Amino acid sequence: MRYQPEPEHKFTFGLWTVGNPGRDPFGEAVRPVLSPVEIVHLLAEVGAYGVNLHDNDLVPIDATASERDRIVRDFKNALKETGLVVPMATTNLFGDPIFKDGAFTSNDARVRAYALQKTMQAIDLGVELGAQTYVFWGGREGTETDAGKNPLDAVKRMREAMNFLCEYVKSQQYDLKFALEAKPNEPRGDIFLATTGHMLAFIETLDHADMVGVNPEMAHEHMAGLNFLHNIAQAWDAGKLFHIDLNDQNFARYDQDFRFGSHNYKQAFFLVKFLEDVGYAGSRHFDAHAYRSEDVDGVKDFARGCMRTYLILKDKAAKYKADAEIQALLKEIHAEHSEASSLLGVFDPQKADTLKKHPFDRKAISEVGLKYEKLDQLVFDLLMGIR
Ligand code: DIG
Ligand code: MN
Ligand code: MN
Repeated sequence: MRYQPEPEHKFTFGLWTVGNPGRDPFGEAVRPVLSPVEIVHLLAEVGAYGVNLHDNDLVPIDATASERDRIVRDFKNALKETGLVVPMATTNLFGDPIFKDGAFTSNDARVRAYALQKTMQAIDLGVELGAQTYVFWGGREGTETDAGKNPLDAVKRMREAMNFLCEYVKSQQYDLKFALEAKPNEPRGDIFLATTGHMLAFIETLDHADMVGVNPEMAHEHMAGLNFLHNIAQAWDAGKLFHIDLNDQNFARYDQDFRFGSHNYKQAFFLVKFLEDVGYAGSRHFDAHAYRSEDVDGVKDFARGCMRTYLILKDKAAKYKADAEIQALLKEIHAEHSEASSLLGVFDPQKADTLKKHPFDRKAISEVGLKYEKLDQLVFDLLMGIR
């Protein structure tokens, strides 16, 4: 059957996604809590390639050493039985009350130190399970009032923590890269390093910037009212797209973490097209969860839907490339104006001198119709199955 997920598609889900019991700020859980082993088997059943985790998705924060070892052993056995892998791991630095005012950016040095300790232990766990990407989402690194924390201290403390942990990974000789995930707000009123753009700038201030990239999430950039594709392209251009969190979102909403492609078909299409065009080889990680209306079968529908939608859009992207009318229009839109393009590119004094004298017929150039309406309608027809 078409659109069936295969390992080569690298579709992954976090334990916390299909394991989400449907609790929200205004209501209790609606689904049973699944064990990590049950989640691994559910993901295998729907055809996923891998499973990701926060430390405490697998090992409860107060587990004893022997409980930890048993839980990890059982989890590894489930991975072995199903063939699922663990490409990414991360730390829960936002759930426990100790992190109520942040982890790495907390005003309390005890909290910052504990966050480092917890993260080093979680990194050890992730590496033990085979993870090669380590995500940092600073869900509590923010404020409700700027009276309590100097944002300059916050950035410095975040940098100190990242530098410390990069050194830790190097000292352990782990084959691990860091991926920073931005979000503008929720659960904090405002979260520091709010978008992927902020993260890209922040990475360049680190001691080991080469080890650190980004993990952009579609819903989070949409919460900031931004164009996810543009931000992904800039991350890719910088060689920093180390991971990606796919989901969906209606604009001007809380973090809805909807099934991928379930709301913004067009943005999802252009994103998938980009990832396939550039040959992105990383995980297609669905950081999303089923509607609260669903039972466990509905959760499976959700997971299958994420992967099916990606594959349908991948197919549409191939059709876009093969569509003669679309490609002819693109060729026209990107027509070469050699007399002008020879004046662009790397500076040299001769070129600058020629360019300064070059006559431009501004009126004639400005009157050219760009045919984006026609092209965009062709994309709509393609997505709606008319072409
Ligand atoms: C939320 O979008 C965050 C957490 O779920 C997790 O830390 C990260 C990993 O994908 N995304
Ligand atoms: Mn999210
Ligand atoms: Mn995420």
